[in-house]
Amino acid sequence: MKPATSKSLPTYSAAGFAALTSSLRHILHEKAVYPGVKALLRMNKPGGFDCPGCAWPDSKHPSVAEFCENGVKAVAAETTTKRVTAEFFNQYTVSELLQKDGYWLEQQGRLTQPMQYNSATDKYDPISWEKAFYTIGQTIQHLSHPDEAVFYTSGRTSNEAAFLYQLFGREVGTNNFPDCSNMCHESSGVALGESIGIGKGTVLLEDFQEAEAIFIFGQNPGTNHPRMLIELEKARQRGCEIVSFNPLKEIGLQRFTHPQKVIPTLLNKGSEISSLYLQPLIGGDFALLKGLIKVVLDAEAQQTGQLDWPFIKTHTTGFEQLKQDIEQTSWQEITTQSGLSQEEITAAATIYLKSNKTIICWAMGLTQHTHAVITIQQIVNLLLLKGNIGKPGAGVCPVRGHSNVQGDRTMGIVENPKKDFLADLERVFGFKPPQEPGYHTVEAIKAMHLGKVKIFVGMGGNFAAATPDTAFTENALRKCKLTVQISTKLNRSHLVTGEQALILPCLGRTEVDLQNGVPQKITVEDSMSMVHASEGKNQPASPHLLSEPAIVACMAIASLPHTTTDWNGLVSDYDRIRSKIEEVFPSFKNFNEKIKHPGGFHLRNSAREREWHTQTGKANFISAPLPEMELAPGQFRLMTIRSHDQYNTTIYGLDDRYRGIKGERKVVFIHQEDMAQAGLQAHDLVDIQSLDAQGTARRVTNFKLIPYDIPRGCTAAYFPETNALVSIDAVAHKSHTPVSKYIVVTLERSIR
Ligand SMILES: Nc1nc2c(c(=O)[nH]1)N[C@H]1C(S)=C(S)[C@@H](COP(=O)(O)OP(=O)(O)OC[C@H]3O[C@@H](n4cnc5c(=O)[nH]c(N)nc54)[C@H](O)[C@@H]3O)O[C@H]1N2
Ligand SMILES: Nc1nc2c(c(=O)[nH]1)N[C@H]1C(S)=C(S)[C@@H](COP(=O)(O)OP(=O)(O)OC[C@H]3O[C@@H](n4cnc5c(=O)[nH]c(N)nc54)[C@H](O)[C@@H]3O)O[C@H]1N2
Ligand SMILES: [Mo]
Repeated sequence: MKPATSKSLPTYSAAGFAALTSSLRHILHEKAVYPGVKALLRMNKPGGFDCPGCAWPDSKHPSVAEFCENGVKAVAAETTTKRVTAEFFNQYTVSELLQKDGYWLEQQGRLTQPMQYNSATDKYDPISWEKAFYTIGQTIQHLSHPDEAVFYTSGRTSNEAAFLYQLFGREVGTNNFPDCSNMCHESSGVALGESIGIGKGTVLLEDFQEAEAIFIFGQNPGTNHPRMLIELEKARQRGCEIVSFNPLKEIGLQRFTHPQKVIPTLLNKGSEISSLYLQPLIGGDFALLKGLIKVVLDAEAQQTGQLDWPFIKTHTTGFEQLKQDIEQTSWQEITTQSGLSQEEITAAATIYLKSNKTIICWAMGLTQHTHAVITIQQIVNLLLLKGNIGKPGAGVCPVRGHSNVQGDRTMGIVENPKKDFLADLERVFGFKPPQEPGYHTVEAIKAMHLGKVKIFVGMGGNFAAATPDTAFTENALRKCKLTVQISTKLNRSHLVTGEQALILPCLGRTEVDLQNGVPQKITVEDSMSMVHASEGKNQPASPHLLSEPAIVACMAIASLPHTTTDWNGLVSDYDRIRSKIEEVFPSFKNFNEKIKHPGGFHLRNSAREREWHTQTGKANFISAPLPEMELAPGQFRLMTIRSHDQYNTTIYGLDDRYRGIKGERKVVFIHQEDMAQAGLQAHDLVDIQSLDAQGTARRVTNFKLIPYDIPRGCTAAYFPETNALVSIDAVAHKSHTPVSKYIVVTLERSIR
């Protein structure tokens, strides 16, 4: 495999004109023209609302329309004029709705009023808010132990709602806060916590314009963080080297056209993004990173002065162990396991060696692997060697998913809270919070399965579809006494009900949130720890919607007869929630004042200031031997990825434009020769089967083969259709993140 040169890159580019027309189509398709366009003009601007799409930060000087195609889709989906009404629910039994796919459910529009499942008719009936809260309150008050309650959060929830939600759960008496993060960047949090003492990225947007090299591992920003391409394009144009590591040739990492430059340059082929693009095997990054480190250490051995010795001596521990570990790792092992040649790895490492300031970005291609934590720690090792943390233009950049997933964690949505934080809650709210760790996502599913969970509350998200091992998880949810879903749109989780089930419809981010007639702001924290305000202005989708903070407060009042927290007072003015946040977290000092500043404020990051809150008090080089990763003949590695027309389990459309897929989702990307070797042809239908450690087979059927530029032995397909293949026991070491990017599978021709 040769490194791609710019000549061999396709002349297709990400974003550009096609993106613009696709955005418009989505607004039209959702019949959201007026509310949608009105909303878009206010997105990511001071006084406007934060894009409900990804967690990439806003630029300091937003242009007229700093939004991307996929942000437009997220807004169109929320501002749609279609509605799911009581009449809709009366038309279908839940069993009938279970036959519909995620795309159809999403297309039905916004939820409009609280509904309750009626098992006698197998339909949802309208219920008043009072009765709904009473049902929840009674169930919680009659638990035999608070740990029979589970409170899930998805990362769109605002800081204010998340703060109240964790307070509510802890007043109930549990730390059972599984979070979408458990399936997402948990591995990054754990890895960075051990290595540098804080589980967040250390860079700011301005660092991208100072970096001399940017390395990107396991991320597809063209689809999932399109605004990141604007920074990458600028960086590339001023000569910054950009190196991508991805088994797939993702268009967005190759070429990009800024949407606002589209009209005058329709024939523009886009600008080059990556100066070097390498395609490792799925799961090969641990070995690849060791290879990069090996080249760097060899260079130092040949000519000293390549490493930042003053930094290593003052700020780190573990260098000698790392050196030994790397000396003991052979090139043979590195090249076999990474699927890259020594020359390719050397080419990338040479760029790293030449650069004085390097940023390394990554996303799900690294975090959803058995060896995710130790792999991410090799990224830190590589950066520490040249002092690339805590200086301008350099650092770690885990690119977060949901727009407030990082903020939810900051607010205390964690299953294993720090003792100091619990003590602060006790000081401010005067109750004794539970001290025992609660369930993370996978533990919560297992506990439900064992009948240990009586009530599941989902603050957003789509638990049934986003989690692994679909059949197992759905059975688990059905064992609850009561399932409560607080949502904006219809999804599978509403249909996989406990004995009783409630749908509580809430306001979305684009909508005005009036409390006592006064419009309220909420706040979010982006991937670079910038906290800022967001204010929706659109009319709510229905007069019956409540805000997320209001729903939490009502659940709390109904469930906690002895609470001393002034839930009503807090919700009547969100400034009061923020004052409490400030009392609990000193880093939010003057919170209400600071959010008046356009663009918000930065939460201090200790590692950025070379302060290491680790056990050793230093930044740690952490090393470990490579695992065994041999597959038997006929087995493939399968990674489950996002198409361009989806937001996690929300399916906006059936195309994956950059990968050339139109009108379908049940496809498997595979190398031409692997297909031929198996006696199969393009567009043949196959069943995909996985086998877990206990020998249990899981299967999904009728997927169409698509020959693709992907390394041999590797395949890719979309989630959530393939979640049924992920065993509940397949989780990353230490972070417990489901292994969604390395499923060992076999392919068999489908029998139709
Ligand atoms: N439009 C849109 N935006 C989104 C989302 C969405 O669904 N739609 N989801 C949001 C969320 S919650 C998240 S977490 C992010 C996700 O953002 P990404 O992490 O970009 O999402 P994935 O589609 O999972 O893509 C993983 C990428 O890693 C590559 N990859 C897979 N396995 C490996 C590996 O072993 N090694 C390497 N080097 N690469 C690998 C895949 O080819 C793919 O390009 O996006 C956020 N933004
Ligand atoms: N196989 C496989 N599985 C994966 C992944 C993968 O790459 N592969 N990725 C994982 C990742 S990274 C993540 S983050 C999870 C995502 O898991 P989740 O966050 O649970 O799932 P989403 O699909 O983002 O949730 C969509 C639903 O959220 C609701 N919603 C939207 N906006 C709002 C709002 O403002 N408020 C409220 N209350 N509800 C709202 C809507 O009803 C919508 O149907 O999935 C994980 N699952
Ligand atoms: Mo995510």
